[in-house]
Amino acid sequence: QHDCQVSNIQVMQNFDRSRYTGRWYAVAKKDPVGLFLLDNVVAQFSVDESGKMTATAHGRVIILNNWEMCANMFGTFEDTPDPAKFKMRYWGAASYLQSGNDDHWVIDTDYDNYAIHYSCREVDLDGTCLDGYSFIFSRHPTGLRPEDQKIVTNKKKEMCFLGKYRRVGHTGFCESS
Ligand code: FEN
Repeated sequence: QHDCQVSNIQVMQNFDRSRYTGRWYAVAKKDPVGLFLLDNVVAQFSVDESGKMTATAHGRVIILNNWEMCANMFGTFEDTPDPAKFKMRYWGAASYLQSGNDDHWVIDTDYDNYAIHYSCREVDLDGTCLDGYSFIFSRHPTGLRPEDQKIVTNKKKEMCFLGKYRRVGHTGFCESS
């Protein structure tokens, strides 16, 4: 079941992007190599009139000279044959923020409480993920319900990211912007 092959990771069946819209609080994250968001990560997903998915996200970053900033990020999603797998082009509102193009997979969600996101940036020669990131999202800023924690732990194992997550704190740092 979990042989850590990126191509064998199961994603959400019959993903419904309209039910996924709205605010999601990151409660845990597995970081990629390089620059990323530190904490206070909140994402907002939308679907436009043509059915295209877009999202915004914010999070705290510390730039040079130890300046604390709120990074406002934007993402547009390109569909793929699998409704739960997207290509996400992302960029920041400020020029010092890195932009890119990442896979964006929805591994599992109940739409009302939790969502599990996965992105592998670099697949190793053996088919495992060499550099990737993942967010555990909750509809509630307080965290996951106990009944959802079991599901999330199992999915972390399937993604071969168990033990690689950090809790994402919410102090309200980015709430004014
Ligand atoms: C996601 C879902 C909702 C939309 C988007 C998401 C992804 C966001 C990403 C953010 C990357 C941030 C970076 C920050 C940065 C999945 C939540 C868009 C992928 C790259 C610094 C830090 C320090 C510095 C300069 C820049 O560039 N941070 O000096």
